[in-house]
Amino acid sequence: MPADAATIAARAPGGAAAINGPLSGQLSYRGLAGERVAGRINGQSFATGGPNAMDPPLHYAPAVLVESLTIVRGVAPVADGPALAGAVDARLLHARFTDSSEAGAHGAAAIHARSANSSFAVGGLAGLATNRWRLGVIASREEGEDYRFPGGRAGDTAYRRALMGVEGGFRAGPGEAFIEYRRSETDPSGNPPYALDIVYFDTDFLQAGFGGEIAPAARLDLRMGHVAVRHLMDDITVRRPVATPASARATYADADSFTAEARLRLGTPARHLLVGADAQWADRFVRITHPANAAFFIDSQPDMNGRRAGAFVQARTALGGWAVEAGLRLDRTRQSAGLPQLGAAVPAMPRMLAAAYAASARAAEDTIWDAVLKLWAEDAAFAPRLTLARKTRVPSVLERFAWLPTEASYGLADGNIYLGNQALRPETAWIAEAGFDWTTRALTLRPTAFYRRVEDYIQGTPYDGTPGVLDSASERVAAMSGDATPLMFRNVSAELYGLDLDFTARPLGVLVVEGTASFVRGKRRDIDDDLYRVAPANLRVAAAREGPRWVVGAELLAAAAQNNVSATNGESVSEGYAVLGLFGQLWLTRGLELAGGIENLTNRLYRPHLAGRNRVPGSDVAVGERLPGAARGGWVRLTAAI
Ligand SMILES: [Cu+2]
Repeated sequence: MPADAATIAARAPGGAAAINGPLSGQLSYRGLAGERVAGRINGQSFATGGPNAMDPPLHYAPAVLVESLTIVRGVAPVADGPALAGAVDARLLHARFTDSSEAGAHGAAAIHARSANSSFAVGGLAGLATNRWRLGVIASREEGEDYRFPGGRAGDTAYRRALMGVEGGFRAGPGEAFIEYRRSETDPSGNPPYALDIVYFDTDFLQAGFGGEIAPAARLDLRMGHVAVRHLMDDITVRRPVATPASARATYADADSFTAEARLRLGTPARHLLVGADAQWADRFVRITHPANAAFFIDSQPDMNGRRAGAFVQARTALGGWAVEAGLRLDRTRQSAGLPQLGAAVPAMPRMLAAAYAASARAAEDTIWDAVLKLWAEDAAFAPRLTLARKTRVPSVLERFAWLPTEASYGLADGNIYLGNQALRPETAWIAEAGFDWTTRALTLRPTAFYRRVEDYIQGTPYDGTPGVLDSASERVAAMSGDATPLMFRNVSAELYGLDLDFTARPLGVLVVEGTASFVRGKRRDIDDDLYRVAPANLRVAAAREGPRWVVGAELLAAAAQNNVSATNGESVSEGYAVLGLFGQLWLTRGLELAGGIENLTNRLYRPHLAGRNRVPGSDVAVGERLPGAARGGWVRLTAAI
C-alpha cells in the first residue's frame, strides 16, 4: 500500500503508473495518461491545480482512506463525461446507514508503515448513523522520507500530506441526499523529475447531491461540486542543493472548478434509457515569481478558463442473449485566457512575447461528440464482448494558451520546454475492442485486444523548421531557460494497439494464482516515431495459499525492455526487470486484520520505464537517470473496523 493511489490503480490490466514524485503519480491507461484519463474522487470531477500535474486527481485519494478504486475497463460510457482514454474514480471511506432508528457508532482505522522510506500512514473514519441519517468524519496523515534503493537514497522523494473531511447523508422519501466537505493539505514534498517541488497544496472539496427513485422505474441523480486548489512550488524549500539566487523560482498556481450533473434513468439497471446533462467551469491561474525579487513575476497562465456543457443519451437493452449499450453525447466548450501581468524586473524578450500574446485571440470554441456501442453476452460462462467508440478531447487551456516557454506540460516530465498553440483542434479517437470473460469454477480469464486510432493527437513537435537555430523570440526565451529546442503542441496522428488480461486460477482448493498481463504499442502515424511514455509489456503474477484465518503468498512483477521510445520527446530506452515480493495477512479477531510483507526480496536495482528522470543533483540517483524502484524492505499494516 504505497501512499500514492495511482500505484494501486496501475495494477489493473492495461494500467501503469507514471511517477513524477511520491504524491504525483498518474494512471497511464493503455498507453495514455494526463488529461486523457478522467479522474474523479467520490464521483466528483474537478480541475487539478499544478500546471505540471503535481496533483493529478488521485493525489487527493490517500491510499489509507481509499475504500475502492473503480477503473472503467476499456472505453468509458458517455454518461461518465468526455474521456479519451479511460476513467478512474476513487471512493473514500464514508459512514453508512444502519437498520435501526437508534443512533449507532461505527468506524474504521488503518495504520501502515514501510521501511524503504521510513514512512507511515494513519487514517480512518468515525461514523454515527441511523436508518434515516448518517454522519462521518475522515482524517489521515502520511509522512515518508527519501526512499532507499540499491545504491543509496533517492533525494527529493520525502512527502507529507494530511486530509480531513466531514460528510453526511439523509434519507428523504425515495432517495438520499448527501453533502461532503474535505480539505487536503500537502506539505513540502519532492518532485525529482521537475525543476520545482511542492511547497504546498491546500485544496478544498465541496460536493452535494441527491439520488433516488422519484417514481416507479425512474431514478434521478443530481450533484453539484466545487473544488478550490491553492498551490506553491519552488526550488529552495525541498531541493538540495538549494537553487542559486539567480535561478530561484517560486510559482503560485490556483484552480477553481464548479461542476453540475443531472441524470434520469427510466427503467431498470439492466434495461433502461438514461438521459443527462453536465457542466464544468474551471478557472486556472499561474504566476511565476522570484522569491527574493518582488519586481520579478510573470503570469504564465493568466486567468485561463474553460467552460463545458454537455448532454447525453444512453440506452441499454437486450437482443437475443446479448446486452447492448449505446450512447451518444454532445459537448460544447469555450475557453479563454486573460492578459498576463509582468513585473518590472522581467527582461524585454518575455515582454515581447506577452505583448504578442495579448494581441492574439486568446479564445477558442469547440463542439465535440462522442459515441459508444458496447455488446456483450449476458449470463454466459463464456461471454464475448465488443466495443466500438468514437471519443474526443478538447485541447487543455495549457496546450492552447501557454504563451511563455516553460516546462509546464501537465506532467510529461520529459525536460522539454513547451509552447501552446491556439490553432489546436480536438483529438478524436476511433476505438475498437474485442475480448471475452471466461468464468469457470477453477479459472477466470478476461483478455481484451484493442485498437485506437487518434486523429489530431496532441503532441509537442519542434517549434519551427530550424530547431536549435534561435531565429524567434520564443526560441530565445526558451534557450535562456535552458532548452534551445522547445516544442510546440500540435495536432499529429497516432495509433495505439495492444492486448491486456487479468486472470484468477484455483488449481488446488487452497491455492490461488492471480495476475495481469499488459501489452501496448503506441506509434505516430505521420512520421516514423513512437509515442512517449508507453509502458513496456509487463506481467504481474501472485500465488497465495489461503488458510482459515490467514493468507501467505508471493508476487512477481516483471517488465520487458522498452526500446520503442519517442525521439521527439528525447525519451531513453529502458531495461527489463523482474521483482519478487512476499506478503501475508492474518485475521486476528472480528474486524481486526494484520498484513505485512517484504518488497523487492532480492534487492534488485530496477528502473520502471514510466518513472520520471531525476533532476536533483544532491541525490544518489545520477542526474538524468530514471528513478529506481525501492530497495528490499518490509511493510506492515493493521486495520480495524467496528
Ligand atoms: Cu506544481
